Amino acid sequence: MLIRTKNRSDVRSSEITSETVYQDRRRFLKKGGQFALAGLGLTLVGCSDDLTQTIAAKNTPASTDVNIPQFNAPQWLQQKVAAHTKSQFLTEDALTPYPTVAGYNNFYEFGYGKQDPAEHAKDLITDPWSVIVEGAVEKPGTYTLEDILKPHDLEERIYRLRCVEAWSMVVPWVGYSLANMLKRFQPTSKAKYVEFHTLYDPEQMPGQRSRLSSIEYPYVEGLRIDEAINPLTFMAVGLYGKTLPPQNGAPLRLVVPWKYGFKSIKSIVRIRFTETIPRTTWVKSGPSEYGFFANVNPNVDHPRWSQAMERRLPDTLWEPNRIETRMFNGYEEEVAHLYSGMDLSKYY
Ligand SMILES: Nc1nc2c(c(=O)[nH]1)N[C@H]1C(S)=C(S)[C@@H](COP(=O)(O)O)O[C@H]1N2
Ligand SMILES: [Mo]
Repeated sequence: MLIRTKNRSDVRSSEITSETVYQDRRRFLKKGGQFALAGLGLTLVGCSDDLTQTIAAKNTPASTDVNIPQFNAPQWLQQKVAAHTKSQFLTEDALTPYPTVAGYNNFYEFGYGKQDPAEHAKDLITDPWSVIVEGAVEKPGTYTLEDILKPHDLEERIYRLRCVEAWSMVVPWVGYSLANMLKRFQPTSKAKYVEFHTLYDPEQMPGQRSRLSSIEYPYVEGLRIDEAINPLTFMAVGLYGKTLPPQNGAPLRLVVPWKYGFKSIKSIVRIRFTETIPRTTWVKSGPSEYGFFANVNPNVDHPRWSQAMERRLPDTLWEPNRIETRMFNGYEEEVAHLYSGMDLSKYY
């Protein structure tokens, strides 16, 4: 999102995909519901030794892959995430391999390079963790993560994630719908928006100590209430069947699959219900480039680049893997009604 030219710190997907065995499943969402694990064609990147490993692993469900680390997550959370069920939120797109999902990140609190978060966030303390709930709600307070999650069962959802920088991934998240989380706090009729804040802890987050930072911390994001309670909007505590890696926003992060990735705020410590539109980090730092809505839209270009295409990770210099960007990231049917009558080139 910053003006960055490709540099050495960008992870070459060809370097990381060869390090770990991963499986590559394709699942299909059938119109009437049930998904089929369609055994099938592997989309493969990389070289032939990858291919051997991938074929061997292709029938292993993500949720039982023992090679995926749990970082510092507490036992109770590891167990809760492991007990997730499958859901009907699936995609035909091949999953992005775990090493790319957890190795190519944007989390500016831990640096600007794509590899920086994996390196610098790995010791982030995520237990104990609590979330302040405030503003236009009947049940404000400070909730521990355990309190927050206790009443809810978790499920796996496979979503596309499209960064405003024109790369994308396909991630199997574990979590639950944001609507279910928010309902419990009983928002009042004054709650027109909901605002989220990331942890502010300069001691743990080197990016927050930097005087050169072009963005203000804590990182803040927000949604209109109807967006927040849309069935697609998700609160994730895991991916690939395990607790979230810190670099992906442990222990709790938002996932809004029809919006550019910067809306999907990580490591949330505050949820505030407001009557007025939240002042979000990227709107503050570059209002002509980043809007509050940030819906994925191939027809509205970023002032400095086109949004018509995207790089689906993992890719290599030799195989750029460029695909067309879809309206609302392919979730048009589910969310287009939220914006009827709005000029999306004005409300970008
Ligand atoms: N707190 C915080 N949340 C953040 C970011 C960030 O820098 N800080 N980056 C955003 C951007 S630009 C993207 S594309 C996604 C990337 O999520 P991932 O690293 O899990 O793929 O996280 C979003 N959430
Ligand atoms: Mo992004």
